[in-house]
Order: sequence, then structure tokens, then C-alpha cells
Amino acid sequence: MAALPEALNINEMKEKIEAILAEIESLACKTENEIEEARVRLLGKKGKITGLFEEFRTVPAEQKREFGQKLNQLKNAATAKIESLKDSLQESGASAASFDVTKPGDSFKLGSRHPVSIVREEIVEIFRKFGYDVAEGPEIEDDWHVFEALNFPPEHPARDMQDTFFISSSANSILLRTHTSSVQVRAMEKLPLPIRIICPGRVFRNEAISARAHCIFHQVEGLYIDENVTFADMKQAILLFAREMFGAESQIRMRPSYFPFTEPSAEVDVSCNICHGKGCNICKGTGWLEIMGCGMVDPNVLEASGIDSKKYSGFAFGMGIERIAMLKWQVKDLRNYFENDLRFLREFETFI
Ligand code: 2U9
Repeated sequence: MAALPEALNINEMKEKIEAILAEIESLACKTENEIEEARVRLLGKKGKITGLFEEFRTVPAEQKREFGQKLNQLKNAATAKIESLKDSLQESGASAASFDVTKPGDSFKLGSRHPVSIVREEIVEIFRKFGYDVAEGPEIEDDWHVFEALNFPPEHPARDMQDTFFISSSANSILLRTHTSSVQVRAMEKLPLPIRIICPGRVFRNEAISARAHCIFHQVEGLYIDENVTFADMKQAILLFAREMFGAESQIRMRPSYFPFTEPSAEVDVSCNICHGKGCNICKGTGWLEIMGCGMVDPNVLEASGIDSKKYSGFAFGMGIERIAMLKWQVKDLRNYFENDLRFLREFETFI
């Protein structure tokens, strides 16, 4: 049997407890090794507190209760301090030993492109392959580039406050462009001929917001001006675009229409690539989907920008990007494109 320690001087034991408590309170370790050293020094097999428990056996019976409590409190204080030192070290990230460099890194979610951007780039890329250059211009425009140079008569409803956002309505009004045609006007004013450009951009119309209309949306418009450009050239360019965008089997049809800036003008439909012409709820049973408007540039428009309409002719077309995106992904409500709801946007992650 192991020999008991000598009978204890009670005061000496109290002093030791006080000293160890003070040591615990002032413990400040910077590394995991230092914490481990402190733990061994206090709570290890040969540690100070373990030693006191040994001595406790010699405490007279009538004082065992009081000292027992004190020793347990001391042991708990030391254990809690060691744990809290470990936690702080972990939080500060300074613990070299606890950082496992072989662990796989935290995965973080990549963002994805907005569906409107995806479709805009797809359209632009198709026309780039056909030899079109990209042209961009200001969103804040003047009356000349948005209306006057495009043959809008003075009483046209688009010139009304009901339809256009005006910033100032002095002699040459400043306004938010209602179409990107103003970019083509600027190109005609300054670029040498022939011109073959594609103009993507944001446009603004004073419309009530609904599932089918928004006061801000995106367009891509195109313009080709050269000698001897014909309606047949336009039809061919649009057919090739439709086949690239909607599939090689696509057909197009044109219905007569009216725009102030083109004559003759047409609306273009593409054969429905969901039902292949049989009729479904996407094409409302018609077998056709409307995708854009187009026409031969009105001679007045050429002349307004200083182009000789006897020598040159051209065609132009325009489409709403949100509309094309709605057809592509069968999105029913235009407002989805503007609300930035991540549940909607994440549907397009695969198109990064
Ligand atoms: C110039 C001359 C002519 C651009 C054109 C359309 C037909 C057209 C609409 C489609 C849906 C606008 O987004 S939408 O609401 N656009 O139908 N746009 S021809 O014609 C031009 C442009 C510039 C100098």
C-alpha cells in the first residue's frame, strides 16, 4: 500500500489553492503547446491540482467537506479555463496544429449570368458570325436621335408623356430612349458606308408593369446599309438567324406591319419549336411565335442622317430580348427577369 503523505498543514493547503486559482486566472497561452503545458502543469498525473487531491486524503474528517468543495471548484475552474483558451485559439485561427492543410477547401457558390445576358450574348454572337459589328450608345437621348431622325410624326403617341420618360421637355427634349434605334442613327451620322451593326441595349417605356410589359426592357436591333440591299437580303438574314437561334428546322413567315422608320415593314414569326407547327399552348394553337419586327429603312430616315437614298438602301430589325428569353425557356411572367429572385436566377446556372 502506498504511504500517505504527511498530515497536512491546513493553512498551507489554503494558500496553495489561492495561488493555483490566481495562476488559472492569469493564464494567457498563445499556442496549443502552451495550453497543453498548462493543462499538464495543473491537471496532469503529476500536476499541482492532482497533487492537492492526493494531499486531501490527509485532511481531517471534519474539514473534508469544505476542502472537497474547494478542490472540486479549483479543478472545474482549471478545466474551464483550458477549454476557453482552446476555443479562443481556434477562433483566432492562430492554431497551426489544428489547421489541416490536406482538408478539401470550403466550396463557395459561383454566381451565374442573368438569363437576359445569356440571350443577348447568344443573339449578338449569331450576328457577329454574319459580319455585324456591335454598336452601343447613350440611354439618355435627345428627341432628334429617338424620334425626329426616325421619321416619327409630331403627333405620334410615342412622343407623349404617357409613353416616354422625359427628363426635360425644352426645344430638343432630353429623354430615356424608347428603342436602341437611336444608336443606329448615331452610327449612320458618323460611320462610313456600308454599315452592318447590331445594337443591344436597355430601353425605357412609360408602361404599366404586368406579366407581359415592363417599363424597362432590353432590345437588340440590327441595321444593314449598302448599295442594292433588298427585302430578299433581309428575309435571308432573318431566316439564318432564326435557324441558329431556334433550331435548323425553323421556318419564318412575315406579316405586313407599320413602323415610322421602315417601309415596307413586317412582323416576323418563327415556327413553334415546341409543337413543330401542330399547335400547342405556347404558340396558342397557331404553330407560330412572334419574334421580331423588321423592314426596309425608310428613305426619309437615310436622308435625315445624310445618306443618299438614291444610291443606298438598307434593312433593319428589332427584337425584345426578354421576349426571346421567354420563348426559349417558356417563362410565363416577364416580371421574373427584374425581381432578382435567386430561386429563378439559379435555374440558369447551367448556362454559365
Ligand atoms: C434605323 C432604321 C430602322 C428597327 C426596327 C423594329 C422593326 C421592331 C420592335 C420589336 C419588339 C421593338 O422590342 S420591341 O418592342 N422593333 O419591330 N425595329 S425595324 O428599325 C430601324 C432602326 C434604326 C436607323
